[in-house]
Amino acid sequence: MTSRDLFQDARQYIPGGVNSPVRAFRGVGGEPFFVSSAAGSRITTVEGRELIDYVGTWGPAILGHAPDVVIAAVCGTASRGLSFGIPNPLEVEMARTLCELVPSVQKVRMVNSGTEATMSCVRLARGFTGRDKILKFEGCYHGHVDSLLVKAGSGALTHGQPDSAGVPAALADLTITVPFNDIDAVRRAFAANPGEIAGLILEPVPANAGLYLPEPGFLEELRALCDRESTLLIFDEVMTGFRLAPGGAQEIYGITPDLTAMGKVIGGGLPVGAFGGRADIMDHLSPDGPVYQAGTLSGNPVAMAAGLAQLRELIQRGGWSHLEDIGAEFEDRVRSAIAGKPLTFHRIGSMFCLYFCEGPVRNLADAQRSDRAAFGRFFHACLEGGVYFAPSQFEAGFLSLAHTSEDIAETARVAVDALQAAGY
Ligand code: KE4
Repeated sequence: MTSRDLFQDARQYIPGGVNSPVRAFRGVGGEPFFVSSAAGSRITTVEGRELIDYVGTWGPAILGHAPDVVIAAVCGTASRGLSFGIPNPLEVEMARTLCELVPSVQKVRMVNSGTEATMSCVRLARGFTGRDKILKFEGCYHGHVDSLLVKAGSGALTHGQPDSAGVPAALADLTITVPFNDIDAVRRAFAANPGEIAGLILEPVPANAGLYLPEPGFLEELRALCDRESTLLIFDEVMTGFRLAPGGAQEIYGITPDLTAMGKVIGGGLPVGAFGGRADIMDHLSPDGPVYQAGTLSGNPVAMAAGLAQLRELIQRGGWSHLEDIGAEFEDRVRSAIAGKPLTFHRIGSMFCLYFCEGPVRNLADAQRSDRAAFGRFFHACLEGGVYFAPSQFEAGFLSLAHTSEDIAETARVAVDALQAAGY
């Protein structure tokens, strides 16, 4: 069957034909292709077309797709049982590994998605502080948690529902949003809600409205304000964690959050999330404490094996320095291609974004100046040329250890033509 046939079929049984909205190509027009396999830096469509992939299943494929070490770990572990619902040694090894890689994480609990991780952080912050309000940043996306689907990024932004239907006003009203990189707005929010804000949650490097960076001193100021207000600082490192550095963005920027949400890379492609932080906070979780949180498949042995194999490989190969080298090479090529054009390219490590507008892009409002129609033309021209970028201006791109200089050179050639097709 062709992608078109499959999509028609899918629409009969699955809302919008997809199991996650951003896959529907609504941000770029047209219909999604269907994938039949993936290996290394490449994905193969059901039509047999091979594409250079810069989405990497939205972050988990940091070694590239289907790495041998992960496949072997999955097959070996699966042969001894798929799920137990009983403590197993791999959960302990994963917890120890995460605590060793991220010093701010003194204790950690496994869950099954990034959404579960951030949802649990929010409930834990509320339970620990006895406060109800949450402060978040416009355009940051933290999964489809009711309290966080307020001015959210990623697919919520792409599909025009940053404030999702179905979230009771009484709940949404407990979420305060301010622009990213605007420390005065954060100060005003604290002043207007004295002693009421349980947690301040952010992507330390927002990558769900494209990709922009915290300005110098911003994260430090957030840490100081949270200390002064006894508000928990929550880093959502579901995307940045274990990708930007072994210890994630918090290692790069030297900030110690109180809680961290994790996911993607630590699952090796299988459904895994995690949240962790200060032991005195984490000990408030059931069964020791009053904050309930649970999951049938949390710590699933096969998923733990996949994530551990991926993390071990990253560590053994010194993967993060190679990712920086690959990222720098990619950036050189991109900057040559866009020189003199009204475009803005951001990169940090192996994450990047090309905005179809002039800079600076420092928050959601800036990102929304981008010409989305032009992005859509660029996206499709690249796809025609055999290069797959995220199907939305409000997503980041991902490089992996499997991307080669030849991949990057080929991508540059395709991108130059695609920019012309897009009118740049
Ligand atoms: P999941 O529940 O989708 O595993 O994770 C939610 C999440 C939490 N925090 C951050 C910073 C995230 O980026 C995400 C999910 N990322 C999107 C990509 N922007 C997943 C893609 C999708 O929604 O299909």
